[in-house]
Amino acid sequence: MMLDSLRDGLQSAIKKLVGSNMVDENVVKEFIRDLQRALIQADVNVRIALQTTERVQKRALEEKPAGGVTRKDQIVSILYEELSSLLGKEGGVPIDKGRTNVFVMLGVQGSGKTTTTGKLARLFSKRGFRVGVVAADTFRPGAVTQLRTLAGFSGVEVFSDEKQKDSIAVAKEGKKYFEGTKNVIIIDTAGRHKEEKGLLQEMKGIVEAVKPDYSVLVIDGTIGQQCFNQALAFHQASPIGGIIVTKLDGAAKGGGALAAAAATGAKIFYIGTGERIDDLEEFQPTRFVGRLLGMGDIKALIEMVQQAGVEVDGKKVQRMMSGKLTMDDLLEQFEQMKKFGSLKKIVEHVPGFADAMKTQDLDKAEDRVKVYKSIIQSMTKVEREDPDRINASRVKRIAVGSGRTDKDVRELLARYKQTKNLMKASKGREFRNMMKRMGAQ
Ligand SMILES: Nc1nc2c(ncn2[C@@H]2O[C@H](COP(=O)(O)OP(=O)(O)OP(=O)(O)O)[C@@H](O)[C@H]2O)c(=O)[nH]1
Ligand SMILES: [Mg+2]
Repeated sequence: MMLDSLRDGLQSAIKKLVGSNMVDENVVKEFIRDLQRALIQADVNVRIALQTTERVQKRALEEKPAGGVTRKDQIVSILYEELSSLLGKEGGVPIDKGRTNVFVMLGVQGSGKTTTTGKLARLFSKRGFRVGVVAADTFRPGAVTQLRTLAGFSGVEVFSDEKQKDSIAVAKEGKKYFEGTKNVIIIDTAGRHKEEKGLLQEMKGIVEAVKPDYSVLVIDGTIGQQCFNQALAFHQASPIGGIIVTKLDGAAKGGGALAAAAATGAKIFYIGTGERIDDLEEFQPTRFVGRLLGMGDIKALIEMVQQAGVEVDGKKVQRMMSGKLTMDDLLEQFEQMKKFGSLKKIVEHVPGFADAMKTQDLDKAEDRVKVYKSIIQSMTKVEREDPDRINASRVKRIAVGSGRTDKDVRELLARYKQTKNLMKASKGREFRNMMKRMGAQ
């Protein structure tokens, strides 16, 4: 899966932070070291990794958490902000319908220029723009045919001039041919060259000749560390206006995308997520980072917790974790969770928790809280504190007293046992972390 390595590294750093007893300077510093390791292992440029983590460390040590936010949540959200800002603004390219928007696709051999030209042409024409593509790769045999096939998927017109061997001339002719009648012109260029210098020179020549609105660098997301230097070399030869990172569907570590963006200062417009014509996604930094951190949208979780104003007593949580769970605890838990509106919504934000509890159980819990409440109110104090004592005859008495059925009472007891076991089991760790994130330090 996409970005696995970076995600695992960041997640385990966060888990360690969240699981620590108290957040002091040493814990923060260790967290920073874990982050650096995770970023560097995922091919983020070393300098960028250090700069980013230093900023996280400085802010984590200096900034005071806002009311209701724990220090741990605050540090995670600082990380989230810093990683998002490294990636720049939301992706996508605004198309001005009042004129012709010219794109030149640049990048080394095999990075995905021609494929991405086809994908972009499709995307823009689906949005109702008139699109023309120019086959300015005069180097690679079959380049024109490849482009014609791809453009054919969306009925987009292709300009080519097989007799012309000068790619700069073809780019110019193509632009002239489409100018005025199309909203978008996409020029595909050659990536193959005898040497890199020649490639960069040709690219510079094309950019100077057609003066595109967008010089788009197409970069292969699987090449890792090299992304940074490659992007920098292109950017120095001719300023890059936007980036498309391809092949983020495979084993790509994803850190390369961060590196390319950092090297050029350019926005990532789109990411390629497969070989098919529709496998192009608008780049969304917050979602990208959310995926990296593996917690869905952490900000949303923090906000939800703040809004709900849930207060969790740490001592109580610990007692429950050790297996001493009372019916009142259970009831309290049901009610607090109800405050969030939807249990499922919380669960989606907490990795591991969704597996630990089945969603249908959660659904049922929401509907059943009222029933459970009336049953618990019919229990004696002893029964509430030690529900294991409730035998068949007590079940009958409680059912009659609460006006519910025996089956309801047994269901509650089963829920009780399930929760108790869940807390004791190793998966209880996830639950404990969640409780901690909710404010139980
Ligand atoms: N899995 C996957 N494969 C991709 C993606 N984008 C491109 N490819 C594949 O990468 C290979 C090279 O793509 P091209 O579009 O031909 O690359 P190019 O940059 O035009 O290459 P040259 O013309 O030789 O410079 C092809 O096999 C594509 O199918 C992507 O997002 N995901
Ligand atoms: Mg090509």
